[in-house]
Amino acid sequence: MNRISLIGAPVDSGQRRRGCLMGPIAYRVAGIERELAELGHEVTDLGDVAPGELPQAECPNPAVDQLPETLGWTRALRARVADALDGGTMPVVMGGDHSLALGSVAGAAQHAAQAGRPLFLLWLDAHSDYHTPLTTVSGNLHGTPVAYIAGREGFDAFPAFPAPIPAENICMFGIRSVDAAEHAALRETKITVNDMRVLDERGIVAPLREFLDRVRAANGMLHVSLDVDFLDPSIAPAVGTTVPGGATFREAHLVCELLHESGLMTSLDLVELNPFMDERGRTARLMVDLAGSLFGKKVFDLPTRSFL
Ligand code: 6HN
Ligand code: MN
Ligand code: MN
Ligand code: MN
Repeated sequence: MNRISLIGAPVDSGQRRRGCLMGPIAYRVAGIERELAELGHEVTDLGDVAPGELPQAECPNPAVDQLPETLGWTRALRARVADALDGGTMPVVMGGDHSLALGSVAGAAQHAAQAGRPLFLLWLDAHSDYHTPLTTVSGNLHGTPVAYIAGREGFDAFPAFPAPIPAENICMFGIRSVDAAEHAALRETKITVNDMRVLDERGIVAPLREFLDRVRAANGMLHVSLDVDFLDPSIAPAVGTTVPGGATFREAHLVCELLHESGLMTSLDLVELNPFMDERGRTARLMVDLAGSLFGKKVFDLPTRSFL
């Protein structure tokens, strides 16, 4: 049994296609609270976070969009996620675009540092989100959180990241769209990039087990950040940045089931759902379904897996 804190993060400032601010409501309408409660967890919906008063901020890169808003969210979400963890609950952040991870992972890192445990990051995404505010071409800050979390330079406008996560503790899955500047920078790191080619060749189980074994051996905390575009657009159309060739329904569930069985996850983001682009709520429902798998839902729980 987990004590789960649902945290609404209607963040829409990390990109320019409005709609992610409707995400938290869509998760609630799709029944996320009941889904998790029916699995035996104690679930509290803390409502939505607000960005607070927006700081003055500037960036030398003129492309950068909505920096003050994103800074406001970063500050507010860091505090809310750290509070949830300090109180002994597992934060589930319902986004909102992926810029919310600038704050949610900072909150997890702040807590982990105080608890004296290393933090690991599992990034489930089509994109590596490894730009800095200085290298982004689109100016959309949802493309930057992993760089901030890893302690890259270029985030002068942001509060210093508490205890940056070492590259060895960061693992990406599902990657299939990386900009040139991100690619060059990633090559210089030890971040594990399991792109779709790796998953095609090796499957998803072995690389995930390798990473989870490292988390377990280090008695680490584990933050999981699930971007809707990790999934193939044919099953998850409600996202502004679709890229063909994503994870299938079963691959995604298998990742979630293995994560649950590991018992290692300590915080979670659900990001980039844009309900305005959904088809009769199917993406919202799929994300809630995956959250169910992350928290122990099984279709079959029979003594034998053979039906013969
Ligand atoms: N995401 N690399 C592109 C950019 O605009 O910087 C796409 C970013 C996508 C962001 O996946 O959350
Ligand atoms: Mn992302
Ligand atoms: Mn993405
Ligand atoms: Mn987006």
